[in-house]
Amino acid sequence: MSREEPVLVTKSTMPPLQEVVKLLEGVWERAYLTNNGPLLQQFERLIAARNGVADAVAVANGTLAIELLLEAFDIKGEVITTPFTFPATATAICRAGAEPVFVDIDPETWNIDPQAVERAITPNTTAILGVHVFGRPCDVRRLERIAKTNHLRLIYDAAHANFVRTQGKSIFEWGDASSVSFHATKLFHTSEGGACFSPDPEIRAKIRRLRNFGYGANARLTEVGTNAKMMEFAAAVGIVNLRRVDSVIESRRRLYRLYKERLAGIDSLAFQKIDGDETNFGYFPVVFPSEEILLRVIQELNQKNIFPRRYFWPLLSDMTPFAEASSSSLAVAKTVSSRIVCLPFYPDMGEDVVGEICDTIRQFV
Ligand code: T4K
Repeated sequence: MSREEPVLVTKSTMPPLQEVVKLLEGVWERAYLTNNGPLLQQFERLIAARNGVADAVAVANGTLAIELLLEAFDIKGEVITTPFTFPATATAICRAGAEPVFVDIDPETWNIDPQAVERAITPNTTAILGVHVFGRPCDVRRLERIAKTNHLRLIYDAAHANFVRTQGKSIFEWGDASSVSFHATKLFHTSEGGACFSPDPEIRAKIRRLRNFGYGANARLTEVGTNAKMMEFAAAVGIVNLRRVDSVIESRRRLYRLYKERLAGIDSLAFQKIDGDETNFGYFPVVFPSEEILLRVIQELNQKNIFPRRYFWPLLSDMTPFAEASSSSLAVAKTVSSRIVCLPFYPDMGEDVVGEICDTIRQFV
């Protein structure tokens, strides 16, 4: 039997409208909508504090956040990265005037494989761009060692990893710098938005100039920047969403456990390897034993008006702009990408829907 409302892979958490309106009243009184406004500055303080870091530079979206990081470090040459990610990771490298070099992923974490990174280093390599895919931290210590030994920059696309901590530190404290996405589909959002993090205050100051056309002090351009500013509207949504983020994560944790319980005992399914509590419960990805079974499950769910999503497929290395970008084997990335799907996962999703999805999966595996 099909339901009237489709169940999509996610549904934005909507902040209470009255609380947003309250903040917007201030925007109306000030008639100040953007350009480093008071809500933007408040949001930056709050999101940094919630992640336990000194500072955050909020920007218009997570894609521009990666682009600004690469620009801030003047990254050119070859950048080693993963093909198992959203296009923004690799398009940012190209738009910086550098070249993405894809290497394989780890079969359990689905993050960039440090051994493959080491093998791909050439005299032209300048940086490693890791992605904490689905919020699962990369092997940050090994990547740090490799970057140090080879004098490479280590930058993270942490689009999915807001609030995650690993080995006693915020995920944003690893590497030279990190970006995050606050897109509407993320567990925490500002509608559109993102931020850059770096332990280096000079890099943070440079990104603040770059997001504002390249203006330094006294209305003088100091570098060639862009417009990547976050508006007051987005900051208002972020401030209000932040008030409830703990209960959002708690609801996600509950649903995550429910999925795991209901799918327990199906040995042919594989889940992402998570260490302890090093996750923000942002996604619920599952790897099926074959693409054929995956497609049959998706078809059956679609008939029930349920729409899981094949993140991340096709693999970036199989898409036209990146067809030349890898020389090494991407065997693990290829097999994971062809068999993975993210199941619908958001706080107000009914437990009955989780049950229906899991029962459907059981019929096929
Ligand atoms: N790096 C990585 C590793 C990323 O995954 C991303 C983005 C980025 C960088 C770049 O960050 P941003 O520049 O986007 O900040 C979505 C998101 O648009 C994208 O942010 C995200 N990753 C990617 C994994 O997923 P689509 O193409 O799946 O979006 P869409 O519009 O199909 O939405 C998916 C579902 O979400 C819909 O079926 C319903 C729901 N939804 C969507 C929107 C737009 C809502 O409930 N409310 C909404 O407003 O890319």
